[in-house]
Amino acid sequence: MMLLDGKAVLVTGASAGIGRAAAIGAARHGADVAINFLGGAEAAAACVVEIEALGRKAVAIEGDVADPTTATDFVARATAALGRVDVFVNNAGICPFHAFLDMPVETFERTMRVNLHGAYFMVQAAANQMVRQGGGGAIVAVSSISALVGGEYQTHYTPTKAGVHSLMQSTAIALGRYGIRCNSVLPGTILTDINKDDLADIAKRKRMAARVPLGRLGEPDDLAGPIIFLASDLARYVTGAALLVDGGAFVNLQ
Ligand code: NAD
Ligand code: RM4
Repeated sequence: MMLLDGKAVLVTGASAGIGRAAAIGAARHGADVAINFLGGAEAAAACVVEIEALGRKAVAIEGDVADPTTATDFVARATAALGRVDVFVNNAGICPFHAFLDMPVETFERTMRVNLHGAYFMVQAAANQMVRQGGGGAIVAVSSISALVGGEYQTHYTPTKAGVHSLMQSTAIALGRYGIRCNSVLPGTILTDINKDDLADIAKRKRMAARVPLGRLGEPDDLAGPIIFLASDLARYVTGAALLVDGGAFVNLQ
């Protein structure tokens, strides 16, 4: 069953990890895809090649989501390439693990600007295009289990993920009258570049895996299905919702 047949899907931070899995997963479900990326032009080009091999259109557009002008530029160029925007996936994010008491101001501010400000302006630009073209749309934000729980070395990061989750709740209300649905996915620990160094600590990695009832840490493809479901008409009456995709880690208290 093709859940996004003929849809135009935009994904930020999609040259690697969860964004890449979502972009390729959307193409497998019949979508044309525009990806935003920052650095790693080769990886972005490889993602485009993989999508084109599935018989779909793909375009990669470089830009730093921390800069608000990237949002309008990405949406305008993606719309020019694909004709419209049906689905927007806000995925780009960083988590430079650091202790709280000596958190550098620049690290705090960069994390806020990429993860939260970036999401705000990207979602706003995508929503404006959806409103202009008419016919509704779907927005899915990659928040985190960290929207609900803390992390000792993530005091700058967890508030951004709670913020993204909250943004989807408020935009669900602001955009409902236009038929635009807004939801978030809350991944648990997924093995990607974002936590490669943190999980190089084998004891920590084992501890994290041990609290997952499904018995393993996640992989990027574990997110593709939930993101595509929320983006698709199967979820036509779902808005303002958050879907944990964590193998059960959140509910595993004792
Ligand atoms: P990743 O590092 O593989 O992917 C992040 C992507 O965002 C990269 O492609 C990176 O180039 C891009 N990016 C970073 N800063 C950017 C910027 N300023 N402008 C444009 N692109 C930028 O890691 P990932 O795990 O795939 O992360 C994707 C999202 O998933 C993030 O928002 C992260 O917070 C979220 N998340 C990840 C996990 C996890 O355990 N991996 C868990 C919960 C949520
Ligand atoms: C997630 C969660 C994961 C961590 C990533 C970076 O939100 O906290 O455990 O590895 O962020």
